[in-house]
Amino acid sequence: SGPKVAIAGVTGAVGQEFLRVLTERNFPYSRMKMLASARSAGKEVEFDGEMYKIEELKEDSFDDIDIALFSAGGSISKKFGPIAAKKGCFVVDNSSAFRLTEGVPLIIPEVNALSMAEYKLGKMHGGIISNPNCSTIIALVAVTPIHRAVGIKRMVASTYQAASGAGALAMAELEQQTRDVLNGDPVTMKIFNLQYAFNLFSHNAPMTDNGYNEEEMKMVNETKKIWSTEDVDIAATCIRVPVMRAHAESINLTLCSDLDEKDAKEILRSSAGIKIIDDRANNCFPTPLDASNRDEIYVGRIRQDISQPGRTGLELFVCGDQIKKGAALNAVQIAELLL
Ligand code: 2RA
Repeated sequence: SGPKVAIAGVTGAVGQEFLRVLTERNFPYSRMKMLASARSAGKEVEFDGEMYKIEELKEDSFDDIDIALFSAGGSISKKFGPIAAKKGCFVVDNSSAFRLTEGVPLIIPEVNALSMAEYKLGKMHGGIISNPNCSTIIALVAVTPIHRAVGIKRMVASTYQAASGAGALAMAELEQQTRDVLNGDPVTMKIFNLQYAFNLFSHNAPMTDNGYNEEEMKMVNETKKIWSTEDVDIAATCIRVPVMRAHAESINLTLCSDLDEKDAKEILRSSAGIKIIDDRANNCFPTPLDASNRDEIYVGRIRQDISQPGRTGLELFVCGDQIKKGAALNAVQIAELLL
C-alpha cells in the first residue's frame, strides 16, 4: 500500500546507498523501479531480497511512480525532474540542478522540514524537492541548533572532503595511487591530473569569478536559502583530502549574543542527528572513520574562539559521511516526510 518508488541513477555511489538506506529504514514502498543510462539497462541489481532488472531512464519511466530519488547528475535531473513532477511524482533530487530555484524546497529534515509544509500537508501533487550539497548538510546539521539558540552572524568553514564526493572512480584512484606510491610505481592519474595519495588540493569544482569555487559558493548560497535569511555572512574554503567516505569541516562562528562553550555543548548534545566526541583530556575528537557509514554528524573541538570578544565566538570540528547523511540518507529522510 506504500508509494511506488523509482531510483534514477541506481548504479552510482549514491544510487547504491539509496538502496542500502531504504532497506535499513524499512521504507514502506509498494513497488521499486531501478533506472539508469542505456549502458546499464538490462543489468540486474539486488534490493530487499529481490533481483531487479535495471531499466533505461526515459520520459515515461515515471508514469506510475509516486516518489523518485534522483542522483544521476544535473543534466538528467534538469531533463527528467520536471517531466516526472508534471506526472504527479515527487522528485527528491540530489543534484544541484534546482537547489537555488525559487519555490523548490531545499531540505535538511533536522533543520527546515517546515519549508516543505505544503508538500507534507498534501497540497502538492508532484513536485521537486532538492537535497543540499553534502558539505552544506554536514555543516548545518551541526551549527543550526546554535543558530536557533543565539543566532549566527558569520560562519567561516574549511572543509576536508573525501574522495567519495568525486565518485566511485575517485575512490578507486585514491586506492590505486596509494598502492603505486608504496610500491614505488609511477602514479596513475585519470580522475585528477595531480597526485591525490599522500597529498591534498583545492576542491576540483570549477572556479567562479570571485575566486571561490562552486563547492564553496554552494555552502554560501544554500545556507542562506535553508535558513531563509540573507543576514548571515558566510565564507568557505573546500579542500579535497585523501580520505575515502566522510568529510570533515572546521567551522568558526560569530554569534549574535554570548554563548558559553559548555552551554553550546549541551545544546549540541541534545540536538537531532548529532553525536558528540569532545574529550579534551584524552585529545579525542571526531575523525572521518568515526563518521563513515554512520547516520549522525560527529561534533567536537567545541570551544570559545579566543580571537573574538567575550563569548561571541565559537569553533567546532565536525565529521559526516558524505554518501550517507551527505546525500542518500538525507534524501530518504525527505521521502519519509512525504509518506
Ligand atoms: C564533493 N560535494 O564532495 C561534492 C559531492 N557532491 O565533491
